Amino acid sequence: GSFTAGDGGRLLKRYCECEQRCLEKLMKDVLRPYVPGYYGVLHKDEQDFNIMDDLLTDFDMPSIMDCKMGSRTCLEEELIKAKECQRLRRDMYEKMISVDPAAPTEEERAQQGVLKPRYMRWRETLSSTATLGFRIEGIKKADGSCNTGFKKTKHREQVVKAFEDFVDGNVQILKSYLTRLEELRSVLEKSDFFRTHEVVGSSLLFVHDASGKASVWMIDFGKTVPLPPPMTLDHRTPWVEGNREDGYLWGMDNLIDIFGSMLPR
Ligand code: 4IP
Ligand code: MN
Repeated sequence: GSFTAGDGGRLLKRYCECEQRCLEKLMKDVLRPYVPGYYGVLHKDEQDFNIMDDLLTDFDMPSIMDCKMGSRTCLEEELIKAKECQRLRRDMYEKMISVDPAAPTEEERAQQGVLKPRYMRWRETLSSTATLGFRIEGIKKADGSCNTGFKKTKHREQVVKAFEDFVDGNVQILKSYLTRLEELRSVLEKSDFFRTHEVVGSSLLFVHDASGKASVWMIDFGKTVPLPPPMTLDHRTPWVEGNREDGYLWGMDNLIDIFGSMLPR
């Protein structure tokens, strides 16, 4: 994988310059309490790593959920690049048919490959990314069970079921998550970093344990890129090519609405 254990509650993640730049800026932004602490680069065994907080250390047998945020998962620069080079991806074609053998077009079948933006768009519309502005990537529960089978989790009711299973019906944990999400949303709305970056492929990491402790952090900034000044985003306006909008806050609104609707009234 792209992680190894570090010392003293830290972890090492495969170096990515884009992620480093983001984490450095985030350490000086109002979002700092909502991202892993960043401690620079480590060179080890011919490889570079970003050193950051291991967010799981303060939990006892944590349950973890990764939700990928936003209404699209391809950066605009990737789309432009893909248009120029039209590189066919055999691996993405294979991933596609393993989920749905009927998904490729006649042409894609003939060439045994798909273009990356087409694959990414297909994943977005098969899941809740396109309709809710986020999708569940994976859930690992305290009992050791691990589920990454959410590729077709698209409708609100399916998402609710997955969340209910994740919190095991614990209302206190649900409330803590909701409070943390509402706080994060209000900080996002004030953040200079957030206003000035296209945030794609970034996740919210949900963590709780049996003690009732529960929190949420923003992670994965490998595709979070600065906008050319003075451009800014509101992260809610629907995306059209060129406006760079990512639907992050729209997804956050939906996530908060869903968590809220799960509380007994
Ligand atoms: C993956 O598709 C994820 O979208 C990856 O995003 C993406 O990496 C991969 O693109 C793509 O194949 P599946 O989840 O369906 O396997 P993430 O890293 O956020 O999980 P990028 O490079 O876009 O971040 P390739 O081009 O790396 O294969
Ligand atoms: Mn991720």
